[in-house]
Amino acid sequence: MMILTKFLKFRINTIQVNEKPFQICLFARKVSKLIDGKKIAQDIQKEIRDDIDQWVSQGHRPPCLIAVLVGEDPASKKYVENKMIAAQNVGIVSRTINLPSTISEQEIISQIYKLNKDPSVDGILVQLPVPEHVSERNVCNSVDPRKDVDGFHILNMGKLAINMDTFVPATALGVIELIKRSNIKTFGKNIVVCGRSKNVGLPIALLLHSDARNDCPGLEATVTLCHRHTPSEELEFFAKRADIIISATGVVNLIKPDMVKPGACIIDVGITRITTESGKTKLVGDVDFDGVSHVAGYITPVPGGVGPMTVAMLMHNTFKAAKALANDVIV
Ligand code: BQF
Repeated sequence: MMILTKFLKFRINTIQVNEKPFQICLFARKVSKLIDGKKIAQDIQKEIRDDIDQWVSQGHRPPCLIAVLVGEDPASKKYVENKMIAAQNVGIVSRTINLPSTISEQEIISQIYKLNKDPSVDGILVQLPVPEHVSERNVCNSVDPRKDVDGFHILNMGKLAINMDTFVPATALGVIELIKRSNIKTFGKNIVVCGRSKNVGLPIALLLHSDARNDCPGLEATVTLCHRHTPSEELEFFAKRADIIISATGVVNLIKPDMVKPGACIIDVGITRITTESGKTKLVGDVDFDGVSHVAGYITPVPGGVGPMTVAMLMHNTFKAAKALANDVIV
C-alpha cells in the first residue's frame, strides 16, 4: 500500500444519486506537475525589465540587440518576431536586418563586421539555420565574442566547455533555469540528454555535468548523452534510470511512458510542426505528453515550455553583453 499511495492519487467526488449527495472515491493515476515555461519566462522578463530600468536610470543607454535574418523561412521569421517583442517588453532596443537567401557568406559576414564596430550595438544574433550555401560556423565566428549573445562563437563555446563564465546558448540556459526555478535538484542525479546538436544538446549536457570547483555554479549531475546512433534499447535502458530526461531531437513521440522512471522530470525541447486529421497545424515536442504525464513527476508542455525560456534567456544575455561592454570587461 505504501508503494501504491506514492504513485496513485485518491480523489473524493460528490455526485448526485436520487437527488441525494453521494461521496465516491475515485482512483486516479497520478498526474505530474506541469512546468509552466511561459509563466516562468514572463517572471524572468519582469526581473530583467526591472534591472534594465535601474540601469537606464543610472544614466546608461538601453541595451541594443540586432537580429540578422537571412531568407524567408516562416519559422525563423516567427522566432525573430518573438525575440523583437520580448526585447521591447524588457526595454531592449532591437532591430532586424533582413537579408535575401541568395546573399553570399562574405556579404553576411561584412554586415556582421559593421555591427561589431558599431558602439551602439550590444548583442548580435544570426537567426539559424542559414541557407545551404552559407557556412553556419564561419558566420557564428564572425560575431564579436563580446556581442555574441547566442554563445555560438568558438571562443564562447570553448569557455562553456571548461565551465568559464560566458554567454551560455539561450536554449541550454533556459532548460537549466526551468529546472532550478522548479526546485528540481541535479546534484549527483542521473540525467539523460537526447540529441547532441552543437547549439542545444551539447551545451545542455556540458552545463549539467559542470563542476562547482570551476568558476560556475556547478550542476554536478551524471550525464548520458544519447543521439541518433544510440540503439533504442540502450536509450530505454538509460532513460529508465534517469531522474531527469531532456529531449532535443525533433523525433515525435521518442519518449514514451514505459521509458520513464515514475516521478522523473521530463524536459521537452523538441519543436515539430504537424498537421492534424482536421487539417490544422500544431506544434508538438519529442515526448508522448499524454502518456508520459501519468508517469513523470514533472513535465514541460510544447508549446509553452522551453520555447519561451529560450527567448527570455536571450534577453538575459543581451543585458549581460550591454553591461560588460559598458564596463569594458570581457564576459
Ligand atoms: C512556445 C528554434 C529550432 C531551430 C531554431 C516560444 C519560441 C518557440 C516556441 C521561439 C527556436 C525555438 C527559436 C515557443 C526561438 C524557440 O511558446 O512554445 C518561443 O521563438 N524559439 C530560434 O530562434 O531558433 C530555432 C528551434
